[in-house]
Formats: sequence, C-alpha cells, structure tokens
Amino acid sequence: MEAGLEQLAEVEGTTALWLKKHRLVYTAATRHPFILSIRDGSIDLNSFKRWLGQDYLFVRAFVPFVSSVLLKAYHESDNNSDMEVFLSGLAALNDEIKWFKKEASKWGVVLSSIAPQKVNEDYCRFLESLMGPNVEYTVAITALWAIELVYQQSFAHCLEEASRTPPELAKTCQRWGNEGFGQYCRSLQKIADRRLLRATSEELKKAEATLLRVLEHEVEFWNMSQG
Ligand code: HMH
Repeated sequence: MEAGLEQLAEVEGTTALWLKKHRLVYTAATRHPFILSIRDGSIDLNSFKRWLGQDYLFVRAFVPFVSSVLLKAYHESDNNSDMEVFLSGLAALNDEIKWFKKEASKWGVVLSSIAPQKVNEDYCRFLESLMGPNVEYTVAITALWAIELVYQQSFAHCLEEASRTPPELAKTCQRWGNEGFGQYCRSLQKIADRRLLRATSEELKKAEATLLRVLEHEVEFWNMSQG
C-alpha cells in the first residue's frame, strides 16, 4: 500500500476505506429496490417468497463457508478470540435454518421442492471457491464480513423510524437488522481490518477484489428475488 493510504488504513480501517471507494456498488447492494420495497410496504409477496426459498438454499451453502473460515482461524489466526466469533456465527446460523423452515411453512413455501436459480448457484459456487485451503484467512474473513454486512445494512434500513415495513415482514428484518447482529458484523470487521493491516499487497488485492465480487453477487441476488 502507498505510504499515505497505509496511515489512513491504520486510523480508519481498510474495510471502511474500501466501502467509500466502492460506494456505488455498496449502495446498490444495501439500498436495492427489493429492500426499498420492503421498507415502503410496496413489496410483492411473491418476490418475498422467492427470496425466502432461495435464501434458505444459500444459507445451507453459507454454513460450510463459515466453517471453513473457522478452520482457517484455528490454523492461521494470530488471535484466539477470532474462532469464538465464528462459532457464535455458526450458532446463529443453526437458529436461522430453523427460522427459515418455520417462516417458509407460514408462507406456504415448500423448501424441499425449491430448485436453486442460476444466480444463487453462481453465488454458492463463489462461496465454494473461497473454502479451499489455498484461500488466505484474510481474504476469506473479508468475504464473510461483506456478506453479513450487506444483510445487516439492508434490513436495518427497513427498521428505521420512517420505514413502513409490513408487520408480517418485521421479524425477517429484525433477524438481520437487530443490534446484536450489528455487533457481530463489527466484530467481523475488526478481525478483517486487523488482518488487512498486516497483509501483503497481493493479499490486499485479492481481498478487495473479493469484496467487490461479494457486493456484485448480492446485487444479483436481490435482482433475482425481485424477479
Ligand atoms: C444472499 N447474503 C445472502 N443471504 C444471506 N442470508 C446473507 C447474505 C447473510 O447471512
């Protein structure tokens, strides 16, 4: 990294700098029309149901990805507490999968008969590409942080004072928009920033490119859900 940027990274954090640098795609991912339609109450419930079924499949692929990050932390991390952050993430995902099943039955969505759409398959394949032992811990934690951040920022937006989120979707928004999940995202960000400060320029390049790919996949996922 250049000298000036390096100092800025220490103060602000590399991840915050990257979000500023890539704010167009970041905003596209966190203020997507699908999310805005939840927020203003105009959401088409078929879109919501499509999102619900597809996201259940995504989360099933996301669990092994988070496990792979935990495994990397066990082998590579310079900080003991990283592993505990991922373990709490996995515990939350256990709860989340149960929630998806309950929510799906409430909406009459039959999870066992849902086929992944191509956009979802592409995203899951991308996750798989990040699971291998050849992918650095720093790159993987950057991806994990970004994936969680998009949902946290998106759904928190639907819970703000001025929002008109339909009551039957409030629980969904709280799942990712609640303060505890916000705290989890900040823990992930802190780990990512700590690692990025010590990363080689090669790793930095890979991590930044991975962040961009995540944001693009997230935009595509919302597009797919909206239909
Ligand atoms: C597509 N991105 C997608 N689904 C999720 N459940 C999350 C992020 C956050 O867990």
